[in-house]
Amino acid sequence: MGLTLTEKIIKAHLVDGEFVKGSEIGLRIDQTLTQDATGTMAYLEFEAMGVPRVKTERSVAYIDHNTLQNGFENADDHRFIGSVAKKHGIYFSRPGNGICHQVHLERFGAPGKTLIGSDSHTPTGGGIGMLAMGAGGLDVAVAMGGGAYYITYPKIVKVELIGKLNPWVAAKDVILEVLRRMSVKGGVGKVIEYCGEGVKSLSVPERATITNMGAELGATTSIFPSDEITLSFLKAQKREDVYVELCADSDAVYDEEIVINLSELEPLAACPHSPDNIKTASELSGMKIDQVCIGSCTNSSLLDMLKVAHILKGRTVHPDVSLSIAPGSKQVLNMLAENGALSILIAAGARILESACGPCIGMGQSPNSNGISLRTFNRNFLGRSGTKDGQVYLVSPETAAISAVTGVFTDARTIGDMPEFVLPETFLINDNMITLPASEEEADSVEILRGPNIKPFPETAPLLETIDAPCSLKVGDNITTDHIMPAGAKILPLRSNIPAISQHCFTVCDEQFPTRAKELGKSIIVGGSNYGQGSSREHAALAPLYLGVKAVLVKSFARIHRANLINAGILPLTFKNEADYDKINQGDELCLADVRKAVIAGQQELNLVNKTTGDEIAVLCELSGRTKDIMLSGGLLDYTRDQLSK
Ligand code: MIC
Ligand code: SF4
Repeated sequence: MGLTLTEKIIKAHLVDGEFVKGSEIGLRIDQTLTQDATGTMAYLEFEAMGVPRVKTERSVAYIDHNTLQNGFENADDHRFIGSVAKKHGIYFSRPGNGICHQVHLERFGAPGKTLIGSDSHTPTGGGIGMLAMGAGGLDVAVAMGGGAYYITYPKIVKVELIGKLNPWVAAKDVILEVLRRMSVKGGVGKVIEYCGEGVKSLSVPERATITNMGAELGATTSIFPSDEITLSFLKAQKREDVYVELCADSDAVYDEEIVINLSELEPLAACPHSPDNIKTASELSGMKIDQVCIGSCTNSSLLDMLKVAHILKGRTVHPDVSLSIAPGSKQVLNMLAENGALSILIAAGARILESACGPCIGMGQSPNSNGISLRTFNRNFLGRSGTKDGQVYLVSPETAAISAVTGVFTDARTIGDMPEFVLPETFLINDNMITLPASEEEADSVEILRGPNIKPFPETAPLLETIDAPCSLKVGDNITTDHIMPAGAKILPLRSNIPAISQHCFTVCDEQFPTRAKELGKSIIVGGSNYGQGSSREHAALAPLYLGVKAVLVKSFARIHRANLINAGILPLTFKNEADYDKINQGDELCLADVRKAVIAGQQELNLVNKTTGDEIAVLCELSGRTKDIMLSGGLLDYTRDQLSK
């Protein structure tokens, strides 16, 4: 029986576990990346492990999220990360060099390699045939120290692309179509593998748009084959030496199959407030808009920007619309400046932003009250833009650019003839904003520069004998990490200060939660399905840890968040019968008697008593040998320290 592309890469990197679907496997990690909003914690954790130099083939620290320096905090974090990188053998991409995923694709990614990043959009690397996965900072720290990365052996979904995109229909519309079909939880536990004739008509940046936003399916990752198109992209980046041809065997067996005819697609949009709330652009056409933002790790490549420039050429942004554009990397921005496209964008009235995440993470450009904002980004969760009642629609750069000019939602197919957009034979290569680490001899003398806002990792404790605690919060389905630990310009500077950031935990749902949880001392959170979808931010586990949350009981979890809870020593539980969700109310006194003994015994089903109502509820505690030990130790940091001392 032949292998899928994913299985080939897994097989070449398997260091622990069996080649069996659904079981936990450990993978050797070739490359890691971090960004600054998750990076400070990741490097504090790495330091705590006491490993002098990273053991990966390449580890890169990017500064791209917290670039608004409204106070000393972010600048201090940048300086801290820069100094850790220098000391411990990590490449450092300085602020201004671009968004981690865009730069990594351009300058470091390599087909067939494994990559984990402390950012959920790390699967962007799947655009060049990497097995690239988002992970919590602690998992990235462990991988930098040479440890394996653990995932559940995924189901593989074959997405066969046939046909060819029509003019002004974009790669973004392909992933929006996949989201329409599979939903934001349809990818949990799966890898989405693209193949078929249609793949040959998609360039690397287009493939990367698709794998990037595969994160919104909840998928472990998404991947394209590595072929002659990958080779020409790598050649243009002067990195053809890393090329290897890779694809699935013709007799590979998949768990699910989907066929998408590219020729039948039309421009789509994800409507507020979920990436799978899809409508066609023609259905929305004519709706008045207030803002357009072009950029983010999904759509900020040179190709995207050239299309936008073509559409804006000789036109002016509509008087009622604010248009911002953030090219994804210094390479993209520099090339736009050299080929004149930047001048077209400026002339049209675009507000040019630095090459960073910017509005995507609420770092500026929040829309007006109730404002309708068209964004080329990947997430439109409630409040993420920084305006609570902002209405964010996720679209392609083509739809965004034409709508910015007309002032209303516009179907990009009305633009007229489309020229052929081709990638340059050579990109402008200038890595002067990537600082190399110190040599091993010099590393000892590198001083780590810490600011006063950088506080240590919160205290953890081994799993309790009995968890006897009230339900401090009950929430519904599809709770995102943006609900649990909101981001935005005001809160992000506290990412290195867990006590301070915890004061914002869950405030989107309930302003009183942090005070209540802290007063209760210990508590349990109850939630619905797909709990913790979205980002990889481990702060969504570390803040609850700090506030005394001992267990989270839900209908189902998103992959990375569940792992982050275990890493933080918080027990993840699911209802055996989803209907039992109704048997718990906020404030009820709950008890899991002898839970530690049960976990040690490997018991998967536990009895939770609702002492307020007298109900007995069966809950599942599905831990493998390794995750069981992590829970018993009080989290991954304690577990790794124990392992290292052995
Ligand atoms: C996001 O897009 O939500 C982020 C901000 O990039 C996060 C990481 C973070 O919260 O720092 C992600 O995607 O993992
Ligand atoms: Fe940055 Fe947005 Fe991409 Fe997250 S999704 S990495 S915030 S650009």
